[in-house]
Amino acid sequence: MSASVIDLIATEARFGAHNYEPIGVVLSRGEGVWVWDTEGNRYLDCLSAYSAVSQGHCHPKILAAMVEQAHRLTLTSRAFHNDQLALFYEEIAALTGSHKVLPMNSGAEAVESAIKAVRKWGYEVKGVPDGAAEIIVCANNFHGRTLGIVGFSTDPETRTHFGPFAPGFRIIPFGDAAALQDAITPNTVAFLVEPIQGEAGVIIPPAGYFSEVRQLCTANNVMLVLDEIQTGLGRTGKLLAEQHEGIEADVTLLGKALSGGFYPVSAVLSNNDVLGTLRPGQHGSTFGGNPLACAVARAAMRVLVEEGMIENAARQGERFLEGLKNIRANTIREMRGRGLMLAVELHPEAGRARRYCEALQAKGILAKDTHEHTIRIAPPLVITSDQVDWALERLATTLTQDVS
Ligand code: IF1
Repeated sequence: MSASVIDLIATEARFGAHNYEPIGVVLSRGEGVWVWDTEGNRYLDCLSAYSAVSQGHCHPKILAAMVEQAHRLTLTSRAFHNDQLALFYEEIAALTGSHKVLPMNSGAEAVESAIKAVRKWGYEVKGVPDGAAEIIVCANNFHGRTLGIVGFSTDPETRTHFGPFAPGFRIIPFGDAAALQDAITPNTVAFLVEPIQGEAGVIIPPAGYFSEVRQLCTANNVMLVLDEIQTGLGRTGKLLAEQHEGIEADVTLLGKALSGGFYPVSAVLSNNDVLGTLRPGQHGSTFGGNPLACAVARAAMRVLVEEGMIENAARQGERFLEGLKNIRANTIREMRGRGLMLAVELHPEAGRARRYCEALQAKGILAKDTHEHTIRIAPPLVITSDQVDWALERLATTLTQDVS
């Protein structure tokens, strides 16, 4: 590493809160699946900014929409109408088959907003006594970093010393429909769940789980809230991961790739009267639904569909997973994934996943460990077969080498 790179890393460490532990690479440019560091080294991005850059880095059409809109109008607040919001609503509703949309910024804000909305729905439509609403969530969930959300995390790292936390959440195991049935009470307003648990290590629930979940929620008048912030918008090879299960959520949360990584844009979508309970003055955001965000999101959704990225994610995801499964190495415990949301789980004796991510960096691949022993692989959805094969070659040599 050059002196200037070491300086940049040291300056970050000096002034910044140490809430991340980045791999030692300083990125300065990106295009499609590739990123470059300040020294000109090229890497295949197998993280895609935690799936936000699904459309590839600096997609030219999203960039053009952003620049064009930035020249005209960036922010009006919701005190006035702007000429992009209606078009964003229309297009996201058409894409996802939703009836109502609430625009927010970060993923965590979409989750918080959904929690507020389903509670309000519970009191005003379902008839739950005020203050008694219960929301069921899963163990090992990841829905963001705000106080409300970390309060129902089961990960000690995420929640320790951030309390006291809000009541009203009940935790059940993921993938266990009987546990959901047992946890539902007359005061249950919603079940909030990820279709595939991301941070937990790309955990895919048993086949049939979500159709049982759907039936239980319908039978008990409980809103099924799917957090598709990571799994949505093509990541798993379908527009929404719920489509793999043949179900429809009552409330769907999108974020990350909704802007192709240009700008924080998230949304709560609902198929019923959940969002209809919000009246003027009861919820909002200075930046939510701003014209720049709307223009960027419109372009991000358009290229996803027009350029066949969802189908490509299905095709390349299959190729990638099959290639991973063909790697013979005694470091590997399991290869799993759906679409381009993939994970390599190492045997505990193989050492920390972080060491493998550093070894991959040296070979031109950026990936991220999760927990001790899992490497997450989530390239942009524009990846080609040749690029998948290129990555597989390097993964194979890295996983069979001693990195300790
Ligand atoms: C970090 C993981 C990914 C999410 C789901 C809501 C949010 C996220 C399902 C919040 C965010 C991120 C944030 C990132 C790590 C990361 C992540 F490892 F935790 F699981 F993507 F793989 N729902 N996920 O995955 O969205 O408020 O961040 O916009 O560094 O904390 P946000």
